[in-house]
Amino acid sequence: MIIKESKFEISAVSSKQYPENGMPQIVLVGKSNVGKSSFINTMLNRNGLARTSNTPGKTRQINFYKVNNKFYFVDLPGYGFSKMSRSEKIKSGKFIEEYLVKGKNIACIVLILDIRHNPTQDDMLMYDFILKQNIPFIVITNKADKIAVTKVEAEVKRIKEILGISFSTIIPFSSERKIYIEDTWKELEKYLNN
Ligand SMILES: Nc1nc2c(ncn2[C@@H]2O[C@H](COP(=O)(O)OP(=O)(O)OP(=O)(O)O)[C@@H](O)[C@H]2O)c(=O)[nH]1
Ligand SMILES: [Mg+2]
Repeated sequence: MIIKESKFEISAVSSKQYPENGMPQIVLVGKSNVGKSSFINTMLNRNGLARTSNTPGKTRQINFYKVNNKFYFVDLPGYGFSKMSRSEKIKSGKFIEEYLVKGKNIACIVLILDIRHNPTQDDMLMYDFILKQNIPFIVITNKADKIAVTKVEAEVKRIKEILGISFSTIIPFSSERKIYIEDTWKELEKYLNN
């Protein structure tokens, strides 16, 4: 994928604000702090386009980034951050669910997991929800830089077995090292070219 242009478009707090130009949307979901916003920056080769932080709960609204005037990356708030207040948890949960149910142009969901850990209970809930919505998805196992290169394949296989995926794609990734970007674009392009 050649990125000619990428820009922030809108931070939506209600479904009325979602872009309605029919362009396909690739949406990032995952627990807080797993690296969703960083993933967008890495894929677009733009430091700081999507705001990131080592404090979980950075992304609070639904941020749309338009790429090449052709498609969007949609950055959702994370789930499962224990230090969020109850009302904040409910609010971000509602944002996530509303977008996944009402978003009209979701071409692909990118579920981001941490390669070092088993999927959490929240991850499994999200995964079941995605399967029920019947939307195409891929799984990214992020922070691959935190483990030895020789262990990456085995960890991906382990997570794949837990999810029971036999029909979808699961790819390691690292925003820190900027590796596996081409493999990931190759997968995502499949959902943009039809
Ligand atoms: N080592 C390492 N750190 C990463 C990687 N990706 C993201 N991080 C770090 O993880 C922290 C959280 O990253 P974000 O991209 O803000 O995470 P997020 O999923 O958008 O978090 P919320 O917006 O809170 O849901 C930041 O300190 C990032 O620098 C990675 O691949 N490797
Ligand atoms: Mg974020």
